[in-house]
Amino acid sequence: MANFKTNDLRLVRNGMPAATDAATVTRFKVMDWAEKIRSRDVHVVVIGIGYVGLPLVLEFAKAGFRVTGYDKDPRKVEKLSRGESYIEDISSDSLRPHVSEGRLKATLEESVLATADAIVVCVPTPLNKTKEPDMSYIAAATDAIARHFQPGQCVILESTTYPGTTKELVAPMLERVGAVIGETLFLAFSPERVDPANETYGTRNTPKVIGGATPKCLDTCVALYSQIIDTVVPVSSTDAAEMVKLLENTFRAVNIGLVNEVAIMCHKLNIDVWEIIDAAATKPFGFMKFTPGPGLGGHCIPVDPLYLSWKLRALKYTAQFIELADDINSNMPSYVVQRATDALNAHSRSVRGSKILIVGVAYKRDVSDMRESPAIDVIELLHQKGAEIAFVDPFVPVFSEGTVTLNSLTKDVDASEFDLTIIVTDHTDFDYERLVRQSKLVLDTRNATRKLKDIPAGRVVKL
Ligand code: SAJ
Repeated sequence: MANFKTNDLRLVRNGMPAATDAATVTRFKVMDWAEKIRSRDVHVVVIGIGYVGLPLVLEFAKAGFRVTGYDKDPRKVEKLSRGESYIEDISSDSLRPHVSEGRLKATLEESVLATADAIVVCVPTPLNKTKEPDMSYIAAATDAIARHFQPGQCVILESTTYPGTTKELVAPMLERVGAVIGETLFLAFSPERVDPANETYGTRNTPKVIGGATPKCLDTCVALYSQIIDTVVPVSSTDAAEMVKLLENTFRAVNIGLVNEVAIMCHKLNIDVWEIIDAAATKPFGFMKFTPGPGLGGHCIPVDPLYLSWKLRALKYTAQFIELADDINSNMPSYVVQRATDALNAHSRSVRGSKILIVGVAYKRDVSDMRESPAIDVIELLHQKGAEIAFVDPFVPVFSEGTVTLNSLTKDVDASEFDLTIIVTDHTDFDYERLVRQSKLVLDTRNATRKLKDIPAGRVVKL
């Protein structure tokens, strides 16, 4: 009979983490989570230390827990091990004390999962080339957890995903190694709500929704998260928690799609859409301001709603608003290029052979992230039409997408050398007055020039 010994509830069979079964585990009292949380005798392992995982690692460390960031990216692990941040919203000074005290670590070794009391999964959930969910990261993380499963562990999935993921994909993979949900495994879903560059809301003061696989799972995970987040919002199930996040981001994508279509309609009506939106926004109730733009960037808003529509398609239902918004938002780069073509035509110039300056290529203002940025399609389309393109973006030194690789010009670029300037991303710290004064013609897709006075007639064309 193999000998079992417990080392703080870590079942070990002949030196290896045991694949347990319910009968075996009943001989070992599942840890008293409330007591362990109170005494901070909890080792938290965060899988994925990117823009979501790293702030969580820091908050658990600040709350006095032992925490290890586990990632496959040697650069992140090396930097975090040295107490160096690689995320704009997290300072190295905030990390360093916890690293030097030895409570905050980082590792490339999957075996760390066998020493975890709580595991938080913060891995990417992108779309594949056919715009369907790529679940490979969640599956790989869950597989690793299963291989090192220990009775009593708490597993919380944070990656945005379709309703049913925790119940249909994660839970079975852990039950296959003997986990008993609600008894030896406390499983929950808690959507990440990290808003890059948001100086008001961070991890601690952004309310956190949590749905548990069972009531005991919910209680355990709420108890843990309550140590690092001011407001925890329990919901009835993991499906509900998964759906909350998708509603949040579908709400944004659909409303951005609406306002983009309003911009197209206003142009056909020869009405200034920006004036209309500003005036509508004076309504103190029943209206929420969104603004048109060159398209939908980032790795949340363009992606998350399509996880929901994909799930509903599997249930033979078409999520019409999601698909319509995706059509409109995905078409905005082409619309911008059409407007640029019209603007040049009005000055008897073709796109082919024109020198075009793109101002701002990041997916939104004041960030350096290029993921899904509409600038990628705008530049690609203009390149295909034969334009000679340059760009300036203080946050993005190099643009390299598809067939185009460009280095950013400096902020004091002389726009008079170009036939057309297109403002694609409206970074705050930019001299738009000088840009407009020097440009022959400006297409402003973000109303970045709204505060300028005495603009020469016809100089600026707005979306
Ligand atoms: N955009 C518009 N018009 C708008 C708002 C946004 O065209 O009125 C564009 C942006 O330029 C960008 C894209 O949509 O290309 C997404 O912008 P976003 O403001 O939604 O920013 P994200 O992608 O950083 O979204 C995150 C999300 N946070 C999480 O998923 C945890 C989102 O839920 C937040 O609401 C959003 O930040 C935020 O409020 O800034």
